[in-house]
Amino acid sequence: MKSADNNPLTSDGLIVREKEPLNLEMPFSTLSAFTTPNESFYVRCHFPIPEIAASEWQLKVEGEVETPFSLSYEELLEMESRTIAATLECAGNNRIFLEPKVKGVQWGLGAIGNASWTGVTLAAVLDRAKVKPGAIEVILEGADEGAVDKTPRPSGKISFSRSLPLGKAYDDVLLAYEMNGEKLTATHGFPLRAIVPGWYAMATVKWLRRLIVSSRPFNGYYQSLDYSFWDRSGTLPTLAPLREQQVKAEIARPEDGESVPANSTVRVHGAAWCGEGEIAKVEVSADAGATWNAAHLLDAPVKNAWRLWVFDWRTPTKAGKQRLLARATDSRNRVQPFEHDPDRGTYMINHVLPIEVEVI
Ligand SMILES: Nc1nc2c(c(=O)[nH]1)N[C@H]1C(S)=C(S)[C@@H](COP(=O)(O)O)O[C@H]1N2
Ligand SMILES: [Mo]
Repeated sequence: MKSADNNPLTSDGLIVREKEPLNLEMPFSTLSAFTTPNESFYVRCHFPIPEIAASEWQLKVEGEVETPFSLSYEELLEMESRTIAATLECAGNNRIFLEPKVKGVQWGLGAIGNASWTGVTLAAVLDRAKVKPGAIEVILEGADEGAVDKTPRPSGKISFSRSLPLGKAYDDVLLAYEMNGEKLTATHGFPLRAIVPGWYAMATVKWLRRLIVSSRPFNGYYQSLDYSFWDRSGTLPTLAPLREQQVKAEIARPEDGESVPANSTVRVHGAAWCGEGEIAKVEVSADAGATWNAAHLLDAPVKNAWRLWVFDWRTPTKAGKQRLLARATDSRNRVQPFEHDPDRGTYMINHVLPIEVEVI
């Protein structure tokens, strides 16, 4: 596995994948705690970051509702708040490892982070608007806009927007204004963003400006032409919007290309996560998958958050190259695959990735 990281770093040590729009990755080897510090959290933007003044901002709630209304920042802060943990993973995380090479932001291991999020439930906001019977979805619209750079594409500027089925919207979606106890930064969606527990992070629309309740399925750009996959759960393959995170373990250290001493104990550590359910086990192999050893899962499981794990590896007595693999299994017995499923295109990349280390 090549990390191919000649990319510059920001002053906070994030890998610059793109400057305009801003796309920053956390070097996954720096993983050190359950909570990712805000300044180390990856950044994914499709368009220039909108600078929004809290005093001028309003969240409009409209569409199939009895009482459309607008919420000001002050009113938002007065509503009952809730804090939840949630791991955000970009659906394109690990794209750099796809063979043959594909287009799109070349994320390595670090388009992922875990934070605690404070805000109001989407359910409370929808209840206040009184959703009409017959409504099925709510569209979340961001205030960022621009022209799409791939074809086919709609003409002119569009905003970043995604819809959620009302079932998910009412279940556990949060509209967050704080990240790890601090006011959201402009980069991470100030003044308000969605947190959609267990789903890939394209669903976590930042800079929210409008919620549109709808009685028809929304087929917008970012859930049809982009951020979709070929779903084969029915009779014929259909294009479906990306949803749940897939089970995955990633190794943080040793990192690819690292040297480790022979005949000693080296701590292998990383994180594992899955969209729904819990991580049941993480296994590590140092012999290309011939034998697997159980890693130790740290702390107690937290719903919708990654689980850190460690494995003490007894290195060989002889010097040479070794490949480390980690593989996660969740409580529903879903196991990380060894190959990327082509029906997922350049997204939902959760196959096992080798880390090559030099035993010296
Ligand atoms: N409005 C808006 N929301 C957005 C995006 C965006 O470009 N515009 N990017 C999405 C994607 S693809 C990801 S992975 C997450 C990244 O969130 P972060 O930048 O806070 O890490 O935001 C999502 N929300
Ligand atoms: Mo993403």
